[in-house]
Amino acid sequence: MENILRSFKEAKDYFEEKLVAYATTKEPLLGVLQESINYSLYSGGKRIRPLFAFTVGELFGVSREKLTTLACALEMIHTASLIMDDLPHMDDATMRRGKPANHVVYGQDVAALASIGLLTRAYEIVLADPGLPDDKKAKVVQRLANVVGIGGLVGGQFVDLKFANQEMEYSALDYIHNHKTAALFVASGSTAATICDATGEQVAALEEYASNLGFAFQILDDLLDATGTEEEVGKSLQKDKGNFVAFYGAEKCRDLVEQYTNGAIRAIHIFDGKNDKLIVLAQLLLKRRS
Ligand code: GRG
Repeated sequence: MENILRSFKEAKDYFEEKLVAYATTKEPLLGVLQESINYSLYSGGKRIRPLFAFTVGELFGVSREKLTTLACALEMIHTASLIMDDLPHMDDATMRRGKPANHVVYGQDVAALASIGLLTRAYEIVLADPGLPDDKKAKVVQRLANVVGIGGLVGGQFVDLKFANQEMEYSALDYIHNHKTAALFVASGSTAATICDATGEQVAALEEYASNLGFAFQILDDLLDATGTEEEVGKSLQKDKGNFVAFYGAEKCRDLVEQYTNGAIRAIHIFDGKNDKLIVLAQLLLKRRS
């Protein structure tokens, strides 16, 4: 366990350094936009999606270098979505990761541009990666566009904004969390698997793992939202309307978090003998408090 935690820390340190290189522009006129991007990109994110991509790489003996642009792209997409999610015309949240939200510091105009800029940079760095063959770049970027777009994060956010309320049907709640949260976990696994030349069966197992993990993660997020304080959780609370705790109650949600985490671990049994890091990653998420 200690070894695995150390290797996650090492992967994270490697990632932080690369992310700076891919997300920095030197144009002086863009100074404030860059500050706004940096503010959200380096403010204590857990880097779960990049870590997942690197861990998939290890499963197939593929180096971090080969997965670096993908890992950075995943974090850029995730960060872009957080900045946009907090805007007043979306969730109208003023706190994120224990600090004022991006638009509170830089204004809505700059925050919106930081979000779109990061999102676009994500595709750009994968397409410009000299270490990836063109067919893989095309597949990865198509998948990333697909998970962000109308059938992904955008659609999930739309349903959350327009259909979520106390009386909503389970199908709407499921849609929201599938598309807002689980989908980016699933795409992290499948894009990494594409780069690693995984077989169809291996991709399916990783997607099943990621989907379960995404649900466990979101239900725990909703539990923290309902039961924690702003200080503990580090963000504005009770902003998301589609919430598992409102639907099921806290106790059932705690059970569900465990069930989905176990489901994630079961899904990767085909990698038995070398899936210890994926198992620890799932268990760590189960224990998180922010
Ligand atoms: C511009 C990409 C883009 C999307 C537009 C705004 C929007 C559509 C979607 C919002 C999606 C969203 C914010 C989902 C919440 C997912 C979630 C549980 C985030 C928390 O993830 P953590 O805990 O965050 O990994 P940290 O802070 O660790 O990085």
